[in-house]
This record gives sequence, structure tokens and C-alpha cells, in this order.
Amino acid sequence: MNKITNHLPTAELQALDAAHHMHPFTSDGALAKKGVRVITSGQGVWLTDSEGSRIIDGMAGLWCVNVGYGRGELADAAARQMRELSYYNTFFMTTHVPAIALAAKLAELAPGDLNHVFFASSGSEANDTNIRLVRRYWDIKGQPERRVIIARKNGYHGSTMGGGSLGGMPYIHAAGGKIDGIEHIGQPHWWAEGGEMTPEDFGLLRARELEEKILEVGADKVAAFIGEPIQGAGGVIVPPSTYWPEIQRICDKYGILLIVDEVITGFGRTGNWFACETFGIKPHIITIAKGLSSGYQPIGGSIVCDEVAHVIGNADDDFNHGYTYSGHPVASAVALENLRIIEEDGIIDHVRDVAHPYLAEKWHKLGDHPMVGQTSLVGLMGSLQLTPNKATRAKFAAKPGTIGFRTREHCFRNNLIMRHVYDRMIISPPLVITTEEIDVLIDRATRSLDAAYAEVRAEGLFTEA
Ligand code: PXG
Repeated sequence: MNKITNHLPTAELQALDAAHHMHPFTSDGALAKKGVRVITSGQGVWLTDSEGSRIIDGMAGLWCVNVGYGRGELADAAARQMRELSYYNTFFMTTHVPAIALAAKLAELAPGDLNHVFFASSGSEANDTNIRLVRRYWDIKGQPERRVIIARKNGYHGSTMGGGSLGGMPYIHAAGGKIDGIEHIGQPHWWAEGGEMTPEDFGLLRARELEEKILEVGADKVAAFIGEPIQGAGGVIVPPSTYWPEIQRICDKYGILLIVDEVITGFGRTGNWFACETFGIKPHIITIAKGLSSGYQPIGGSIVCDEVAHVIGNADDDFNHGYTYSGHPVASAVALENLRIIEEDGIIDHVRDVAHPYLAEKWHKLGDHPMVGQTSLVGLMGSLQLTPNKATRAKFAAKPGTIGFRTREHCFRNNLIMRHVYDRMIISPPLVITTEEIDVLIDRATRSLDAAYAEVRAEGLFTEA
């Protein structure tokens, strides 16, 4: 076989990929129909594919490349650490400097008394850890019947059995089942589900479903509630302002642990280190991954408050959980360097003071487009709700996602990565995006919306359900 490199023709790479590589959340049929895109390099907010196209990445990979592609300091940090100590574990009473330094740094950055870190290699693994952490906590406290974790429909917490069960995506539950002791309540998605209510009233209604569920399950059986501050994979759904304060009040009232999944929203995405600060949430555990290393190394974890960490740590028995790569030295060293870059380059100030305000003006103007009913943007995480009727917030008659998919295809053709979730378009660009690059993103997004609109009108698809 020829050596497989970037220099092989695209068709040959595609054929090898189709023959041997099983893709996440993809069917072979879809790949065969479309021809998979081969990405060959990245710099800043730009990707290059095997055909030489320069693509602006409006999704920061999968919501993770916060500092942008191609940062040499991160490559150097990895190489340095690999030479010094390429691997050692953190089991059996051992530790190493990269894990110590990263845990200490995270404790410094995280709000309140979130001072302890349990490492994993992904967000899914970290949420699996959280299931054990909260159940173990209540076991030690003498309340072992507190096992139920309440989560939300259309939430996303990963795709391991634990993470996928916490998530509220029925198609993931259908892929092999779901673990016991997880309950789901409605999501705070006002546009789609708020009917005639004001967003504020709807936010309260959805938060109060938590109290109803607690009472239905029995308050003495509930271990924790988990939610994303802003649902990411669910479509960048920004909850009404009333939602999180009410969730917090209910968790406090029933003494339920609050897990905030910041896998997407952490590390500057919303204009603060954590979205808990943006929304004023006080969690017991924060799930982290993605932006922790800007995707340069697979690493995730749970940042745990003093109370939970001390109860678990001071118990007579071990906390019987961990991964070969928990606190992996190379991943930890790269994450630490990534946090240094975010801090020393003032990337969060850039999001808050420059990129967000500049993008917000242009993003919200897209609301004038005939197909865009609602625009949302918090920090650098945004969505456009497509609709055939803004006034009534109508859905399209075509199968959900048809128009969103069409629009995404136009984005791809225009060398913009903007994703769709059903008929919502979403962006989450690298945090280092400049104002000039925002102009490019908006120009390509506008052209893609226009092209999709013209096409769906011509085909008679621009009609209400
Ligand atoms: N929590 C949240 C909030 C996430 O967004 C995970 C946990 C799981 O992380 P890992 O590292 O195990 O993937 C995620 C991941 C999408 C998409 O289509 C989103 C994610 C992953 C893959 C695809 O938007 N988020």
C-alpha cells in the first residue's frame, strides 16, 4: 500500500476512509453519498482541506479550539513533557508535577470553593465520573437511596453509557439503551416550546419542572441535577433569565447537588472563565473538557467543591473509580500551557470587549433575513432559528432539519463551517477570531442563507407546518 499522507489524491483518501474508518454519529450511506471532506491543516480560525480550500471554522472544531489552530507553544509543551515524563499514572499513591500544577491552576480559576479536580480524558468520561461522585457522596452521608440524577430533554452530556444517559437525546438512548436512575425534565427552549408565554414565565415554568420531578421521585431519592448553562449540541439554546436562579433555588431548597456541565461553555466561551459566572450559578461540580486544552490533547475533568471532595476523600474506603489516563502528564502540560495562553494573551477580555460586541451587532442584524426568526449570542456562542413565519414562530412543513441541512450545505460550499441542529444554525468560533475574520464569517453566512432561501422558495419548501 502507498504511504498514506496529505499528498494522496482526495478520492484515494476518501476510499480508504470509507473502507476502514467508522465515523461517530454517521452512517456509511451518508458518507458514500456525500464524499467525506479531508482536513489537512489549521492555523488560527482557518482550516485547509485536501483540495486546498481555505475554510473559516465557525465551530472551533467541535466547540473546542478556543485559542485557534497551530499554536507552536502547545506543540512545544507537549514535546517537552514527552521527553521529561511521557506517562505515569496517578493511582496507587503517586502523582506528578503536570497534574499537580493543572489541578492547582483550575482551583485558582474556578469560582467559589471549587478547589479539587478529578481528571478524565473527555467530557463523557468526566460526566461518568460525576455519576459516581454524587452517588458515592450520598452513600457516605448515610443516604444511599439518593441515586437519581435529574437532567433535561435535549441536553447533551456525552456519548458513553453514562454521559449518553444523562443527555436527553432519544436517538442516543435508542443506540444501546440507558442506565438506570436518570430522569429527564423539559428544556428551557422558549422559541420552540414557549407557546404564548413570555420567555421569563416560560423559564420559571421549565425550572419548576425540577421541583415537580423531585416531588414525584421523592426528595430523599434525588442525588443531583445536571445541566449545561447554555445547551450546546441541542442548538445553542440560551435559557430565559429566570431559569437558572429558579433551578438554583430549588436545588438549594431540597439539598440536591448541582452539576453544571461547562464542557462547551468553559474557558472563555461566554466571556468569563466559566458560564457559572455569566449566569450567577453556584454549582457543587463543574464538568470540563474541550477548551481546557483547546482540543490539542484529549483531557477533561470534574472540578469539585470542598464539601463533596472532603466527604469522599475522608471516607474510610477508597473512591473506586479512575482512568489509565486520569491526569495524563502530556495532556495536563498542554492544558496548563493553553490556560497560560488564554490568560496572558487576554483572550477572555478579547471575547468580552472586542469579538462579542462586534459579532453581536452583525449577528443580530441577520435577524432581518426573511428566514431567520430569532438570533441568540452569548460571548462567542450563537444561534439563528430558521422559520417560515417569525410572528407565529412557525415550524417548516418539511421534515425538521431539512432547511437547516440545506443551509449548512451552502455554508460548506462557501467555505464556512456553520452547523445546524434541526432548523437552527449554530456557531462557536475560536475565541481568537478578529473583527476582519468576523466580517468574513458574516459575509459567508449571509450568502449561504440567501442561497438556501432562494432554493427552498423555488422548491416550494418555504411553507409552514
Ligand atoms: N458535555 C457537553 C456539554 C458536551 O457538549 C460532552 C459533555 C462530551 O464530551 P466528549 O469530550 O466526551 O465528546 C459534550 C460534547 C455536537 C457535538 O454535535 C457536541 C459534543 C460532542 C460531539 C458532537 O454538537 N459535545
